[in-house]
Amino acid sequence: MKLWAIIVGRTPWSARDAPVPRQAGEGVGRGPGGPPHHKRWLPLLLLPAMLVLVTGAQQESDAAKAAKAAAAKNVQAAKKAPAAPPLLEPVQPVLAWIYPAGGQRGTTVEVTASGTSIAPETVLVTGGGVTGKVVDGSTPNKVKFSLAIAPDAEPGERELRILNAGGVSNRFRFIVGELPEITEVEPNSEKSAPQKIASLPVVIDGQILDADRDYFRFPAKAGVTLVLSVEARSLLPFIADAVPGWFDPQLTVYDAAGRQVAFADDNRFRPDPLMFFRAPTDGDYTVELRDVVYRGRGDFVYRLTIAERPCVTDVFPLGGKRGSEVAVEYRGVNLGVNPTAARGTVKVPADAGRTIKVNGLPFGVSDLAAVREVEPNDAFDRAQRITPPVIVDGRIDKPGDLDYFVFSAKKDDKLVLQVQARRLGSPMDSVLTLYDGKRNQVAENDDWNDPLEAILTHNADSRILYTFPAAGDYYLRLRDIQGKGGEEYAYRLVLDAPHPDFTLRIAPDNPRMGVGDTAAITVAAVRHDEFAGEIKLAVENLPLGYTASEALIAAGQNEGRLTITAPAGAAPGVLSPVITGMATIGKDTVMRRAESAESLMQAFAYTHVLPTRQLFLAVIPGTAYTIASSIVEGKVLEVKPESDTPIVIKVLRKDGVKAGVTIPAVRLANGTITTKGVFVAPEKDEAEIVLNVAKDAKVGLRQDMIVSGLMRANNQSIVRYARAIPVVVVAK
Ligand SMILES: [Ca+2]
Ligand SMILES: [Ca+2]
Ligand SMILES: [Ca+2]
Ligand SMILES: [Ca+2]
Repeated sequence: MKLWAIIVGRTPWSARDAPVPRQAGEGVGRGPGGPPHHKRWLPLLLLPAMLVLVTGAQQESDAAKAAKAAAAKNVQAAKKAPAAPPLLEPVQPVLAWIYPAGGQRGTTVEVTASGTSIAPETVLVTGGGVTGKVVDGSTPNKVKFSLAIAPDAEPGERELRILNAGGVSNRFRFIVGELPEITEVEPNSEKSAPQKIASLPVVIDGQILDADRDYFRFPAKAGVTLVLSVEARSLLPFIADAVPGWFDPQLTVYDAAGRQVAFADDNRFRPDPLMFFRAPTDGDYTVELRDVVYRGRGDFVYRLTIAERPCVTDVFPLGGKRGSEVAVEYRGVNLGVNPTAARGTVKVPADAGRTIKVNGLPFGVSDLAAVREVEPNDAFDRAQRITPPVIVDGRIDKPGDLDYFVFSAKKDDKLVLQVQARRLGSPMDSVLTLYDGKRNQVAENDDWNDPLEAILTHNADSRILYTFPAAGDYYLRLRDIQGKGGEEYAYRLVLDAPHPDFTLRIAPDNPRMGVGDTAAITVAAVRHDEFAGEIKLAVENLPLGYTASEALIAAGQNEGRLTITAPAGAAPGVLSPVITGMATIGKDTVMRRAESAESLMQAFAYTHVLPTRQLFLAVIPGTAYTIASSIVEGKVLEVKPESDTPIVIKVLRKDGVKAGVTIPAVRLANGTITTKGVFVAPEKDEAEIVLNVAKDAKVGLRQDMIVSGLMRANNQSIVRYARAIPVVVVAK
């Protein structure tokens, strides 16, 4: 059942809430237990020549434009809007969509992109084998570029961004495929007049605009299983200004007489449909692709694949131990001698991350050995005995199946009891219940929200962290919350000691700064299994002349900020610095490399953080102003409790820029270290802020104060940062 309200139609964007997508959580090299962190950074890419300042009207998206046009039509008067003032500095590009969102390797694809301020200087494609070239960058809201895909390019997902004088855009996904591709040709919106597909296999790149539906006629032979699969939500997982927050396509197949012969909406919990179509007779069939509630908009971009190809829907077990070879069973279609089942082995690399991909499916990676579930185990009296730490690979193999396990714990043992199912592609929505030896329920969990799996539309896996109050036997019962079951309802039940650790993420992943300017980088910590300690952040391998501040994520806190400062003579371009975090966990010193990430809004309401492949820090030319403090670089400012320390903030404006700058208040260490906000008037180029240290400020406390500036003029709001000021509280 879908729990969301239905809103049909479109809402204008703003650059701020424009959608920003995600990357599949293939997870290799991420998070705790990942491979050693490689020290590398992308050499500074010099821009051939940075753009002249973009002038003229503030850019707007197609949607905003359309809405405006409609309004203008209605009012019939709004012709004489005053000319927008010139921009004070280039605006950061924001991509709203790209179309097509993929291409066959060995071909060159012309791509249209829509967004704000996206006239590209360069098209950046992360992942290898794809190179971009600007075809038409004459309008800032809609541009064309070509992407040459090398014949030997690895199939799969790439990350595409626009780089121009405003910096680096958000990430968009571009898929490198192996099958021939075509783009849809409108009009194809009537069942009676579909677009004709001459031969299979094919990938059709299309777009569902306002209330659109697309029809394609394809040949099919009786007895052949065709796989019709759609990539749509997977290309753009979250949309900020649509409910439920993604394109939800469905497929319907009609025979020559127009009768419906097949239908698919969601593939289990994924909104993108997957259909196995067996034509009743040889002939032509017509497939319709549309949104479930007839919405349409520019970012409803899809890839429809029609092919007689092997398609694996399930692998069992759902995971294996690092460095081992696991015997597995596959289910699916067109798999070979027995078309719907096959056997194989999966090699799990010793340095694998949290998951690997097996035939397109996620495969869990663990350090624990696994045992198999042994049926019958449907009651307390038939509970399967297991010995933690352990993983059980099992199935809720028929509707109503209950799986009971029993294990012994010592007093004060602490265990994480968790199900890995939905995260590994299983349709199961688990409920895990813990009972003591007298069969009294002591804990239960349905859903636990895994912050590293924000891509899921529903985090359905269960997790209990439990400290055992007494020695003895305990029971676990596992079931599907709706009592569903079947071969595909597989799970991994993990009983393990807690592993306190952390994952660091940098969002946004596309910060920018001017020449001689400072960027503030926000690093968030996802803490695992109650790790609460301090994390020391460091920036590695910056190019010569660049400096970075130190920063801490304090004990119990989930976020820290540091600054990176470019030298006065820095060349505009992009760099990908490496940011690491170091912490003491138990007796060990642990270092983790921060991964880049996007913070995405869904349906005006929810925010999700999804990993991206690379951090891009842009050095842009022509900034309107910069700010700096009077504290010399490298000096640690010593302050005493009950003291006031004046600091001068200098504002350096570009020629011709006259606007004032607001310096907002700073509040550190629970409000024991503060400054008040000040305003630097247009005719002034500095102001004093006063660092007030309260009586109860903790002596010995070290903080990094980041002062920012805000200039609001000519329809722009421009935020700048001063190099972080290290502050330490010393005794009176
Ligand atoms: Ca269309
Ligand atoms: Ca769907
Ligand atoms: Ca079972
Ligand atoms: Ca659940």
